[in-house]
Amino acid sequence: MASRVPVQSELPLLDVVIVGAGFGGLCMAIKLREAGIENFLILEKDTEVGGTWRDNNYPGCACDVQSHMYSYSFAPKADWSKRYAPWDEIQQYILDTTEKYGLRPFIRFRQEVNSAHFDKDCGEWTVGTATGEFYRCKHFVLASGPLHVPAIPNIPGLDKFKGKVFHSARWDHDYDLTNKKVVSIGTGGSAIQYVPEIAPKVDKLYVFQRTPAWVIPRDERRYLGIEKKLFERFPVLRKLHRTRLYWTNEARVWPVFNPMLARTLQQLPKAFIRLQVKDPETARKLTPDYTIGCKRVLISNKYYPTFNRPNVELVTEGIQEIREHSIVTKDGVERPADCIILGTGFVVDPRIYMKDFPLTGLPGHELQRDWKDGAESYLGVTTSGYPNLYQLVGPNSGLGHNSIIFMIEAQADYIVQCIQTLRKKGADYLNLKQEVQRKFNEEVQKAIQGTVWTTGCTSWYQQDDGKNVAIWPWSTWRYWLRTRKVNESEYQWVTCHKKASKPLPEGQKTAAASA
Ligand code: N01
Repeated sequence: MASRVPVQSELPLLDVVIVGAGFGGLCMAIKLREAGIENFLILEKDTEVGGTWRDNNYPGCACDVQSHMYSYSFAPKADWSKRYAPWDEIQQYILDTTEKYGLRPFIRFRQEVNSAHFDKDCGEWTVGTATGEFYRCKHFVLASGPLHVPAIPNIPGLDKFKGKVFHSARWDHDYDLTNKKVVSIGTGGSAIQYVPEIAPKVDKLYVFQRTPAWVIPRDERRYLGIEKKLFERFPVLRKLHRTRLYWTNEARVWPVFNPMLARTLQQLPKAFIRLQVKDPETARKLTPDYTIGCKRVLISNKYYPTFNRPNVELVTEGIQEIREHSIVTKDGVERPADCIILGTGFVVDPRIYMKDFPLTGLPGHELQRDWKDGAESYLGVTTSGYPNLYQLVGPNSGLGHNSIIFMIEAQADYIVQCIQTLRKKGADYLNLKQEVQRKFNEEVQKAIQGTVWTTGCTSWYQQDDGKNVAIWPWSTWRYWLRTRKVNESEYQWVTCHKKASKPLPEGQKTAAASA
């Protein structure tokens, strides 16, 4: 049944609506509360917090950034089990942080946002959800995450397959892989983590590789009990450890700007492959022919040795078709299959930053149309033509070399500043100047020229036309410096002539209280 779009003034006015209760949305909520802004809601499409770490729970799933860095600076955890924590420990950290900061009353679950429209007359957003509900707010924050919608490959016959099919981000834990013939498609960050875990269980594992990944060794060390105790007892030691990890990761940005250096360094992972893979032909096929760093560099000590197992075959011929019980490659070879696992990544067209719903800003601005040739914003946060709209991990604020949580914190601080500055000025909305956005994007694209990302490969960093709309092309401390203080001259600060007709109703003082 079509829901009635309520007259805006019938709805209680929230200060902020956040989309998504993952690392980004929760960080935003914590920063708002710290700033004394309590009249907000998080709309979450699922039934639990966690985002990526709720969805990705395949065997072997773990973070490839060190846990002491891949956690909020303001919510330290002294007892991370390992350098790189598994997904369930990260998800538990997210659950614990949600409780610690009292965020649950602010979250509305099963609320998938499906529309958002800005009204310039009152400077307010109306946000609709799939259940037919509407929310009205001054500020609207998209924290919905870029790698989010599973990409299902368009392989002829996939829909005719009679066995089990699932995507790595929708792992079916009820399906027992024991003694099954399994086809795994894709060799990105997800596949290289689950392939070594399932290989000992299955009867046969065919790993379908289109492009090999550069995989470097992983520090598998667990933290000793004494280390955890020291981190707990002397927070300065934990901070020093985190600082060291930060700068070690930052150092990895240098080869990005110097492809020659990257090519020299890649002799090490080349040797790593030769050392770990017994069959020279398989080792050759696993060795990428593009410069390291062009695609995301992966870490694993288990991936390459998996190909020494007699029940594992690396398949590099292209896929021709899938039949009811098998998969056929372009050389005509047919391999039987009980199960197909799609490690094929996520949808990365403009939807990487903008989900499939209409979002309109000032007259003439419709985000899906404005971004049809590639998403552009300022610092990955604000977008000209879309007042009081903010993003976390928006265009060109992704990372390949350090923790995205660092960026998220800087972005959330910046957004709080925008809201506070607007209040201070007594204005209703801020709109990024088009010129600022244009200059920033020129600067970003210029910085990307000559980097390792332009040396010839395809990845979710680049669009089909080669434009990189994903990555922040400098050190992260430069991002922190640029977002530390809002430059007021970069925005128009607008006061509406026609104010909202109805004030916040009694008893609706905070979003949490209105639950
Ligand atoms: O996805 P991907 P992912 N036929 O896009 C192949 C993050 N992550 O889920 O390279 C055959 O990297 C595709 O081949 P090609 C991380 O940022 C983080 O593994 O396009 N193959 C590729 O091999 C990562 O970058 C952690 O030629 C097809 C693979 O599928 C991102 O998530 C852990 C195909 C997709 O790889 C995504 O990783 C895991 C087809 N039709 C992931 N279509 C952390 O620890 C696609 N492929 C933080």
